[in-house]
Amino acid sequence: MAKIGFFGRLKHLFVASDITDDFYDELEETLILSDVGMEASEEIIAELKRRAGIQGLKFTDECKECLKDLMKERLEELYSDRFWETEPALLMIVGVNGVGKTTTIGKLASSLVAGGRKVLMVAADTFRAGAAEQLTVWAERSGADIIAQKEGADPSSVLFDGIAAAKARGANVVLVDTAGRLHNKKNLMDELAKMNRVAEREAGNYRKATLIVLDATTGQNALNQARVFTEATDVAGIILTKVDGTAKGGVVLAIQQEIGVPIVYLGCGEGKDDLEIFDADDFVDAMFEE
Ligand SMILES: Nc1nc2c(ncn2[C@@H]2O[C@H](COP(=O)(O)OP(=O)(O)OP(=O)(O)O)[C@@H](O)[C@H]2O)c(=O)[nH]1
Ligand SMILES: [Mg+2]
Repeated sequence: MAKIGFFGRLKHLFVASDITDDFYDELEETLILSDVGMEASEEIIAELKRRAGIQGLKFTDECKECLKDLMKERLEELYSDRFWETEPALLMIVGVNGVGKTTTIGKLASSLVAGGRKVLMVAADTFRAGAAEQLTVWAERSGADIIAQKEGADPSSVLFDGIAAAKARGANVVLVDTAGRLHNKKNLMDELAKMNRVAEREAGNYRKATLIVLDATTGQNALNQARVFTEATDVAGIILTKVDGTAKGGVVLAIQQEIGVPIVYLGCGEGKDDLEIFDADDFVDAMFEE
């Protein structure tokens, strides 16, 4: 697990001193600063006060485990059956530009190929210059196949080719790289809708799922992006990237509160092995690591 701790900021709070209103105020402020979000922070503090009352806690250091437990419970509410891991699977990877879609596909492919799976990448980002080349590098690095067309091609046509190739070659998992930016947002959503229609029509045995990639360092922006995509398309899970570059892992609690879509993977670096399955317990423990 990457170092995601914001406990550094909380450390001085959880010493053996009396629980006061100031303690709760400072704790709430720290949660908000760590991107937990206003609403979730308020709820967490209210619940912490309630439990501390019931349990008769007197000192701030006694609150730490209580706080961790209630954070874990909140995150565990976002249980996912990870249905897309049942093969054959077709995964559409969406998200705005620069969040880490292509890199995540490379990491997913690496672990799947290492596990003996046949993986086919589909270079459906035909908009950004060099996108297919970047994905090709990841295909070579991971040992996956790739289907690409020339820049500017219709993404849905690339997807159509990709699915046909996957069926012909017996690929276990198809990973579809999509554009993060088109001429405008409506364009992007229309394109995704069109690709979804193609995927649904052509997928055959392949179970289709859409995963959205969010950059953990972008806080409120990540939440806004998640809202836009989840309104436009059926999103099965969230991949949170760049958790290695932030002390704001608290954003997972804001996502739970405001988006309600499970976080399923974490990106913890730029290398092929820097992808982890999200585990609420481990994540909260890591947030409190010193
Ligand atoms: N530190 C860190 N960097 C990451 C992670 N994931 C991706 N990156 C970096 O973020 C940058 C953008 O990653 P891409 O995979 O190209 O992002 P994208 O969403 O495909 O971007 P577009 O294709 O432009 O929409 C690259 O420099 C990656 O190496 C991560 O988990 N941690
Ligand atoms: Mg990309």
